[in-house]
Amino acid sequence: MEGSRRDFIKTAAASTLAVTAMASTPGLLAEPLIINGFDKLQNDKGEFVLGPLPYTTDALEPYMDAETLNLHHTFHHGGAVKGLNNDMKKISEALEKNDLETVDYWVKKSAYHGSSHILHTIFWTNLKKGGGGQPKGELLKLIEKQYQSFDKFKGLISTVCNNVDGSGWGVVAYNPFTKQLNVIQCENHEKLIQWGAIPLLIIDVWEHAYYLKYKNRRPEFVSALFNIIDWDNVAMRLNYAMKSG
Ligand code: MN3
Repeated sequence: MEGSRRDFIKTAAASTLAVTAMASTPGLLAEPLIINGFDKLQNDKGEFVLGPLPYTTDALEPYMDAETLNLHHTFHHGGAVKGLNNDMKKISEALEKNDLETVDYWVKKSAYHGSSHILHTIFWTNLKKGGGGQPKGELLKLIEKQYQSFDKFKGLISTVCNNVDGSGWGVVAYNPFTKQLNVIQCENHEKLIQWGAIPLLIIDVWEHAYYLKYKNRRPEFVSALFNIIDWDNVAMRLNYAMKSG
């Protein structure tokens, strides 16, 4: 059992595309958060689970403070995971009882909680201590082709984030249907998306992501995030997304 687990970790770690995550105890190698391009959202039983952060809660200081990161991951992301498991249970119960009276409600809730779980999971891996700078390779080429330059693209995604009405996200996705990047201004977790778009870079602009440190100054938070974006993670996601087309 232990051997097969070790082999599994070894195999995953050997893949140049696998992202390994450090557990909160420095030096301890945790299971990969992304396996063959898929983010780990569920356990072996198919229940949704909150994965560990790929760094310690103070790793992204001063741009993202430890208290906010801890609350955000534990209660906001964690709450979505609990909610999603409950939504799926309620739908199952309704089917068992042959009573579909309430399913609209739970289906909507599952879109909300499920999208929150996916977006938060990707968001954590998009960030790292010592990140920032510029993307390279295929990702940079695609950005320059569609958005003229990295600086213009940065201005575009920043503006899209800053102008989200209420709570939401800025998302950069790759759409295999069009073979193009999509910049998406997502409201809540599940609105204004484009079908088929595979998220690559996620920016959480819900107030819970920044209010303790940045108060009402969302643009300052968005600007600070560019110091901790892990462009290698974004590029890895593009690589997988292009193969899926
Ligand atoms: Mn959030």
